[in-house]
Amino acid sequence: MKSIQPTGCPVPCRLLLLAVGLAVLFGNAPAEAADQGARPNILLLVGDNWAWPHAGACGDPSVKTPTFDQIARQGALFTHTFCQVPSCSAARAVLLTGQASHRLEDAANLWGLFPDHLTTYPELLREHGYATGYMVKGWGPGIYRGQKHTKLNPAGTAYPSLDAFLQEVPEGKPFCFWFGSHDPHQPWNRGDDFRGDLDPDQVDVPPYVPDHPVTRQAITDYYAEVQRFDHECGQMLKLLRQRGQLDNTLVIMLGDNGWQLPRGLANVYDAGTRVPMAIEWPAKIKGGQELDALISFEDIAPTLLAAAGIVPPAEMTGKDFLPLFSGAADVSWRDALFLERERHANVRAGHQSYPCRAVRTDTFLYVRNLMPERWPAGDPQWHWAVGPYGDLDNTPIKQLILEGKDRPEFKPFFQLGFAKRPSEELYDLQQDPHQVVNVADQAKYTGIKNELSDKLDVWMKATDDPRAVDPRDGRFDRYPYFGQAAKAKRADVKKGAPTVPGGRISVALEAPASNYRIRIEEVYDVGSELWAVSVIDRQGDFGAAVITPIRDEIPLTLPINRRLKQKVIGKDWDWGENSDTLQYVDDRAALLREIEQQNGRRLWQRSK
Ligand SMILES: [Ca+2]
Repeated sequence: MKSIQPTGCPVPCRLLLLAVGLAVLFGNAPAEAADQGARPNILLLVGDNWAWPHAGACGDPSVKTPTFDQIARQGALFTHTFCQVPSCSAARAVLLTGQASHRLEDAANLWGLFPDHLTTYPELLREHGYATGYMVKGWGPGIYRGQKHTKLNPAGTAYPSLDAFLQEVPEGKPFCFWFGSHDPHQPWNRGDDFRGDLDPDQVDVPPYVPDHPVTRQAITDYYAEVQRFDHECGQMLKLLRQRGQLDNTLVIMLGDNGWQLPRGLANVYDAGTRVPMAIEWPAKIKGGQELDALISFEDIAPTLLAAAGIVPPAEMTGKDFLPLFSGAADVSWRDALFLERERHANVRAGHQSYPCRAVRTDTFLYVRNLMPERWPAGDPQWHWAVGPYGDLDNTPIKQLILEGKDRPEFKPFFQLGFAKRPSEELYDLQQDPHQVVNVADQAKYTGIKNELSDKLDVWMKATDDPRAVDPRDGRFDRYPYFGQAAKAKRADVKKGAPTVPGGRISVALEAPASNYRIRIEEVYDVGSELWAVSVIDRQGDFGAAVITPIRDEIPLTLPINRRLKQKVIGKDWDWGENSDTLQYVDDRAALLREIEQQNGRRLWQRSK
């Protein structure tokens, strides 16, 4: 196989340093430098579905991210970081394990099980004397019960805040803390206090979505959440600075995967895989660097371990990138990285995945769709999760395109985001940075296409990809999916409910799979809203009662950070990403009394 060189300068000089001077940091190799006394603290700041280039330092003219920009200024901005797999829990699993997604069994899928035998960097740090914790969203959504990870998220122990965590870290013990925000995950309705002077007329609209007021407003709402996330990160850095701990803390701020636009999340195009990343470590890294090396999420675990003086385990497919900070001219780095996806949401009949493998260089993106007969964004007919074309979450932009898909002005966007795709795609990034014109069939690109295809095959074999042996391997369709079924319409709930308060009702909703039942036991009036007590059973293993407002959603839909808190009766249920925003109570009667007190009025139980 021929090696592929970027058309620009050779690899080492691509490690562009805008720094004031080139000599940087480490007098010794990082692992040697990180002796016991100097082991850094680690703070990982993870935005949820925050895509490149949506930060000031990345060149976005609209969004204001002073915290991110400052980290980049005091350390390094990485311009080519890719999440390896554009799906939330899967990307986080890659980040935690340092391994390519297809090696992680169930954890390659969204809402899967985190296999107990996988080794994570927080676990290794703990073994080497670190305190580890996380807040809000760690690894997830999914299930991590197992002998090793029982009640312990792979990201560490859950804490309500960084402050609460730091108070428990013994003096002199290094720590590793993960802040996983829910921002800027849709629905983009949490950023009102952080809008600043965002103007829908000024935002950049990429060419894969229609330039329409609906799109502009949605992007603006997303930006407001980016700004909220940036603000929260800033508060954490402020706390570390006040405690005098910032200097020897390695801070990484990044997105976990791309945004929830067509061709974004759940797609191997840049909109789904390329994320902002900035790193500072004042004690060791010289500021003002801009690095354009191709970084994969596989690299983060080996890098953090190396910073702590720990040799990364052999199974990690990623590479420690600390040497890039040295500015040495002879640092060799990869000239291509590999992307993939399996099952994101459960949105195809038969619980099918949509397998892709891809290779990204500076100048090309080559995509192989291994089962092109399947729908890339999910079946047009609703299956289990989200809704029609459910690998794209329900946003105003999705609605706009689907409603207009038969009209000439929207049809091209439907084709790009939702229609079936050929088995091979190739994008010429110099001509087409947003990857909307597939040139795989053009004769002049045959050479590069074949080179990249060969390169992909080599990587798949070298990393024990099951699809290297059988491209149509069915295991990713068979791994259990623990995500909730899509919500039914509220109208369905109301149909069975009496219109007069004070009557008891019994409404049965059965989710469209035999192993998962939602039963609404009781409905209560709370002021202008209805609340329901429901019982959820799945496969006979778990059960929980949940009380939650029914406003525009049925009870099992547990929106995050809503004005009304969600409360679960009994703690026997693992809610994945929602678990951190739920409050658990043991006593249903006590909960109902509390709700009465909060609302200043008596609950009326509805019954027939
Ligand atoms: Ca995510």
